[in-house]
Amino acid sequence: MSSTKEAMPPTLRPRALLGRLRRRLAMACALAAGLVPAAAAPAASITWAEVGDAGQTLGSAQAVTGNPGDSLTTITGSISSASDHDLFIIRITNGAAFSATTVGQPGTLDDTQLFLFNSAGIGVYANDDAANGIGANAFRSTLPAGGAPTTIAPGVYFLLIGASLSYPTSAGGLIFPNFTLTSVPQVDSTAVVGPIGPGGASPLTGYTGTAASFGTYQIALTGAAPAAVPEPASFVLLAAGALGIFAVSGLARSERRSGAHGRERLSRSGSI
Ligand SMILES: [Ca+2]
Ligand SMILES: [Ca+2]
Repeated sequence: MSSTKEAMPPTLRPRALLGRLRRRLAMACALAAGLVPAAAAPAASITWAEVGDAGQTLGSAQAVTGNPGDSLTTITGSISSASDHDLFIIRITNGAAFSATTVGQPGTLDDTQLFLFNSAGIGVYANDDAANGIGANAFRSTLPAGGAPTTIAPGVYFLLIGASLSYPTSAGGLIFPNFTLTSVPQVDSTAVVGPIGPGGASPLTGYTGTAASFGTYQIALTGAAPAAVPEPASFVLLAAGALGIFAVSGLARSERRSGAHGRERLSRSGSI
């Protein structure tokens, strides 16, 4: 009898095992969907606080990390000296709705400038003094929604903040006009401009001029999200690995239980 009991289960297992495998995989997928940050979890509004001093070159820019499903609504930081500029890597999720402003925001840096560059470091648009800034906000800056001369496609961008009178350059010179009466081309400080400076066709490589001031800032954003998930590959692999182990160990347990039950049923049927 013992050899008969051991020989029977394999003929019964394939369909039952396949069904359990499907259920386990479905469960694993559902759990993975909840664990991977890109899942449809309720979006949160997050603030990114500058970590140390954000770099000011394409290679040293500070990536804003977090759940890509969340909205990046605020960046805070400090222009810590006359030579400091803070360059952040963000993700624009809605180009038509994207905006960034220091108008009406806290901070001791009264005369800000904002610049947006695409993922290759090519200028998109810039502003020194927001047209609607008055009083204490007269020299604050706004990159308005829909204000860029070109369509902003969703993707990764560089957002630069600096103090007035220091400007980003490329190998060709100024990327944007310097918002003074001597700039080429000449534009008013309240203008929202594309990369119409002599170096506008080339990527950001440096800066010219000396900032007039420094201090803390806060940027309010719309249409933006974190640029990256911290160590996304390892996180997903870790989750998948854990779920795989869970699924396999669960199957093994089910199989053991199935075998035990099968043997129990066979034993009972044999005893009848
Ligand atoms: Ca800084
Ligand atoms: Ca300004």
